[in-house]
Amino acid sequence: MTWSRTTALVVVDVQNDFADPAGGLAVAGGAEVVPVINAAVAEAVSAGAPVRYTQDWHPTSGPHFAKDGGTWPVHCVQGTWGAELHPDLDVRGEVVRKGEHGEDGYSGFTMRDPVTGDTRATALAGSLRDAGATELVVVGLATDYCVRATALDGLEQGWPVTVLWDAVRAVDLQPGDGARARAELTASGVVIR
Ligand code: VGL
Ligand code: ZN
Repeated sequence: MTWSRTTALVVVDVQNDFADPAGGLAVAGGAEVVPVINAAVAEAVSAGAPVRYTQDWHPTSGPHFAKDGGTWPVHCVQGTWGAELHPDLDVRGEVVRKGEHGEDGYSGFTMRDPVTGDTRATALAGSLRDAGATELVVVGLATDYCVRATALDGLEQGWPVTVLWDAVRAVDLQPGDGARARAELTASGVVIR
């Protein structure tokens, strides 16, 4: 990866519930991405590039969770240990929380109101634009959900996007979801490296 001052690094949802084996929605190998991401953070910082982080940030109840009719075990509830960024993650830039007001959704760029279904922008795109980002590098958890959605939205917002494959892991709710996400990202024009 060649970094410049305008190659922005977007670190998706490297939170205890995904990255810690004891987390509420532990991703296989999730902790392994932390040192790989820290190396990318160091490269970005030394190039003078912006680094941004997202946090999945759910209310205690809502249609995201299986107990309320959705898909997922409870995870990343606002203000809990599981929602905190992994303690070993090197944090060198702004953190964007998805769902400060009870919204959910997967992309770091948007939040979806669970009642009305309306989506609205998070602070991420504006923050990247303000920092002069001309391309994005996306890493984190999980490949088949929030990394996928963030990378595709980044493209849609007009940035060339690269995903560093060593720095992502999949939930694989269905076996093969991670591999399918990779194929879909590639087909959409995201560079995998
Ligand atoms: C995610 C499932 C549910 C993710 C978030 O960060 O990829 N996956 N909520
Ligand atoms: Zn979630």
